[in-house]
Amino acid sequence: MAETRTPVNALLVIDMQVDFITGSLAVPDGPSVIDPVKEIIQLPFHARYASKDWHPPGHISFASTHPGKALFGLTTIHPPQRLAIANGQNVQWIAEHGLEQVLWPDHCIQARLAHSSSTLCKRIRTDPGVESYSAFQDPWGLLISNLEGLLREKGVTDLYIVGVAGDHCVKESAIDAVKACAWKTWVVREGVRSVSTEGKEWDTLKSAGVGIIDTISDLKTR
Ligand code: VGL
Ligand code: ZN
Repeated sequence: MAETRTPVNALLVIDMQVDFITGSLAVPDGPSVIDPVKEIIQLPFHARYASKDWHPPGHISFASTHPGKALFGLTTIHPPQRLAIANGQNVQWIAEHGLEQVLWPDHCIQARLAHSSSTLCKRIRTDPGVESYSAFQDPWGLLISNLEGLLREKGVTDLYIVGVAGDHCVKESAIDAVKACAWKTWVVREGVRSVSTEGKEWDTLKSAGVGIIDTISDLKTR
């Protein structure tokens, strides 16, 4: 007979920061996500975690770092050599692992952001040469955050994700939670806003094995 485990439910709040709500990279309808996220935080989770985008000035994802390139345009970026070599990769591997990067307005710059007193807040994406949308790791797997360790330490079995942006950091974090860490993972739609209003991320999430919960009422009945 299958063993029944008691679920350990954790909430992961992604990048609820001024720059994404009303600031330089504000998602459409940003302020409307604040109350739903606050309500979700109050629900009886066993543990709550938050990620924070936290870039140094001159970060590779800023259009301002690439003179002559268009804001919101694309450029190809490669894994930084120092990180790749430190991870046992070579120049060939670096050359073969270019990725398209959207060039964003300057956002979430360390020196300009107020420090949060929350002990659950983890600062990520601090390397000038790497934009990792996932709160777990960068797209090349060269920089791993402490989040997976925190969740494993707590014995989390089920992960619920809310925050911004739905089509970037929420999406990539949820996909990594399933693929890299094999948690049962849900995204709660009422607590998410995206940069693009097309909504393509929801199909991508479903195909990746992430559960979608539409409303807070649905979440409460679980
Ligand atoms: C994010 C774009 C650039 C996010 C972070 O938090 O979704 N999006 N940096
Ligand atoms: Zn960023």
